[in-house]
Amino acid sequence: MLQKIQLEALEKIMQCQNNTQLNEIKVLYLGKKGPLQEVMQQLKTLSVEEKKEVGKKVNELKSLLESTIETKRIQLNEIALQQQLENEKIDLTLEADYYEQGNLHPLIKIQTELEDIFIAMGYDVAKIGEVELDLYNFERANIPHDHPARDMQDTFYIDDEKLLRTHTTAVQMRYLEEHANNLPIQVVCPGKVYRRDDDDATHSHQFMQIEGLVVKENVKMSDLKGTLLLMAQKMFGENQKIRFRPSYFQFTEPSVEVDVSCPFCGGKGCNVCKQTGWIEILGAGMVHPKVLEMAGIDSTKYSGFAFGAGIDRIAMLRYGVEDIRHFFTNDIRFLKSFNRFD
Ligand code: FA5
Ligand code: MG
Repeated sequence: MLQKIQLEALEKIMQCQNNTQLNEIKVLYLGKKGPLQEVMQQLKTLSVEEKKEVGKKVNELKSLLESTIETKRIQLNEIALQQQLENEKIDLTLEADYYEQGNLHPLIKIQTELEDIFIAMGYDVAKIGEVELDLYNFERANIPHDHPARDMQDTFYIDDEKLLRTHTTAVQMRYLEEHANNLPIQVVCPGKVYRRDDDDATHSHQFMQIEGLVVKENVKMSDLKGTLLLMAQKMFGENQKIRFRPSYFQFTEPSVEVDVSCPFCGGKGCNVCKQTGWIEILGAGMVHPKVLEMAGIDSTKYSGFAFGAGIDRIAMLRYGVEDIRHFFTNDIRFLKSFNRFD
C-alpha cells in the first residue's frame, strides 16, 4: 500500500511543470485528506507492534515526499529563472532609440553673435514687444501723422494707436525716453519687425533688425563709422570694407545707408552684388536733435548716433543664402544645414 503511494507520488512530483502543480501535489499527498492520512486512520485496527512499524514508515514516506517536493521546487525555480533570463536577454547590438537634437535658428545665431559683439564694446541689450504704439514707432521718430515719410514703411495697424512695429527704431525711442535722465546711453535692440512689403528674394513682410544707439557728449559721425566697421569686420572678416552712402531718414541728420563690400566676390563684382561690389545692410545717422528734445534730452549738450541693420540680410551674406524666404519656411533640411556653425 505505502509502496504504491510512494511510487505514484514520486512519479507525479517528477512530472510537475511549475510551482502551482507542485503545490497541488503537496496538498494531495500531505494534506489532511491525503492517502497517508487515510493509512493513519486505519492504524487503529492494527496491533501495537504493527502500529509502531507502519507509523514509522508513514512518517518516513512523509519526509521523503516533503524533501522531494522541495528539491523539485528548487529545480523548477532554477528553470523559471533561466527562461526569464533567456526571454529578457538584452541585445547590445540593437540600434538604440535616437532622438534628434535641434539647433539654433540661423537668424538667432546671427542675432546672438551681433549682441555679443556689442556687449564686448560695453553696450546694453534691450528687448521690448512687437506690438507698439504709433507714438514710438512714428511720432517720436519725427514722422507725424499724414507725413509722406510714413509711406516708406507700409504698416500693419491694429487700431488707430497700435501697430506691429515697422522698425526697431521704436525701441530706440522708448529707450531714449526712459534713460533721458540717465545718460550716457549705449544700447542695442534686436527683434522682429513687420511691414506690408511684397515678399521676394530679399524682402519679407516679417524680418529682424538690430538697432544701435549711443547718446553722450561729443558723439561724432566718425564714432559711428568706426563702430560699424568693427561690426562688419567681426561679422564678415578682417578684410571687410564698408561704405557710407548719403541717405534720408526723418530721425537722423545727416543720414546714411551703409554697404559692406560683397563677401562673395571680395568686392570685385558678382551676381549677388549685381556687379557693384557692395551690398546694403543698414541705415544709420546722427540722432536728429528734434528726436532728442522730444525724449527730454538737451540736444545742445548731448549728441548721438543710431543705426538699424537687417539681421536677415546679414545672415544671407554670412551663410550664402540666396533667398530670405528660406529663413521662414522651416524646411528642416535647410535648418539642419546650420549645425556646422556651432
Ligand atoms: C530703417 O528701418 C531705419 N529704421 C534704420 C535706421 C535706424 C536708420 C536708425 C537710422 C537710424 P530701412 O527701412 O532701410 O531703415 O531698413 C533697414 C534695414 O532693414 C535695411 O538695410 C535692410 O537690411 C533691412 N530691411 C528693410 N526692409 C526689409 C524687408 N522687407 N525684408 C528684409 N530686410 C529688410
Ligand atoms: Mg533702406
